[in-house]
Amino acid sequence: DLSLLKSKFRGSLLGALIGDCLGSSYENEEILTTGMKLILQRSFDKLEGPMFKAPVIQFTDDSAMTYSMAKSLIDTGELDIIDLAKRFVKSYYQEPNRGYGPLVVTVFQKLRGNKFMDILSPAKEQFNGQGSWGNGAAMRVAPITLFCYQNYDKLLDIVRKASQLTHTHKVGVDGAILQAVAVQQSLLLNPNEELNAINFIDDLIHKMNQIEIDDDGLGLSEPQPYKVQLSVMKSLILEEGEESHEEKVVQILGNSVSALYSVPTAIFCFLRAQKPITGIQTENPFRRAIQYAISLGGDADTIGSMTGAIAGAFYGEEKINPNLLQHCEASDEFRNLADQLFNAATA
Ligand code: F2R
Ligand code: MG
Ligand code: MG
Ligand code: MG
Repeated sequence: DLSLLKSKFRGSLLGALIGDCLGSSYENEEILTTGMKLILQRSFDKLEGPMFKAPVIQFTDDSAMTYSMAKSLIDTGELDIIDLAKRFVKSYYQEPNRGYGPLVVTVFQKLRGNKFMDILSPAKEQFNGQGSWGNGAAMRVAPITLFCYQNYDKLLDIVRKASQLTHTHKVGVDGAILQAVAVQQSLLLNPNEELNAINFIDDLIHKMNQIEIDDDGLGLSEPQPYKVQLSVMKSLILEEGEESHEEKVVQILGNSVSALYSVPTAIFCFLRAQKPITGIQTENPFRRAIQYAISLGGDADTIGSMTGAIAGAFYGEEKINPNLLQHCEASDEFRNLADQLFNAATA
């Protein structure tokens, strides 16, 4: 059903935007207290209500880089890594105050400095040659899934290459792969059938097992940190409803700028929000997922955005309250990008 698929494309990019915008003022907060959760609840209620006048909520680096990612794929019709690098850099210098990571900025400076003659070294040199394990490659990955949603091998290849521009640490790259694959699984599921969270996680474990397997050719078994987190996630899903569950989620899955401690968290938020959550009053599972993600605090814009991209890809635009969307900067542009990615992917 092409009209459902189109709605899911829109849902994913708009979900990413909404999570970023609404999460941005909570970035770096501790896990929200009961009082703060009530403020978050009221804020969502107001934004969803009709005729609520408020200044438009600005997006941050997450959406700025998602925008560049989408636009580059649309305009070049492929992954053109130099074009993508130029867009990231141009967008950063046009609006440097979007809340970028303090260290990723060094990559942009070096890329501009070498006039894009050496695209890969700046990211490799980060953190004394270790590369970044931040969630910056994962937070902008949704457009890649939409661009090649039918071709898993191509998806992995493009995600790896696009990540390498800023993130070369295996944990940073594999986090982007996990997020991309989670969006893909959501996109391909029927939102009118009940989602089986355990199957969803098992499919991810199966895929991450392949991806995290020894790839240095030495035949030694590598650590498989994402596979471990996904297994833990399964037990958290099964014990839902227990006391102090959220503290445990943050303790185990994390809420930080590290890809390892934020991408699995976003997947969990989407899955957990299929069912009611104490302290979140809404019938809408899309809103519940984003509100829950933000309530965990920490890297709230990014975890909110990644949760929104996965949830939106599952539910589609129909589940997104149009009033809420109106309060987010550039929502019409993001819908437009989704439509162009849809045209490119289904041509
Ligand atoms: N940076 C932020 N938020 C804090 C600043 C907000 C701003 N001041 C404001 O209020 O306006 N948010 C954005 O950054 C995150 C994505 O980060 P990205 O792109 O991965 O950047 P980076 O610098 O590569 O990594 C992030 C931090 O992770 C630590 N780190 C990463 N790799 C490391 C390594 N190999 N060794 C040691 N530390 C490593 C560093 O602390 C990095 O700074 C998103 O949250 C986005 O919203
Ligand atoms: Mg941000
Ligand atoms: Mg990327
Ligand atoms: Mg963030």
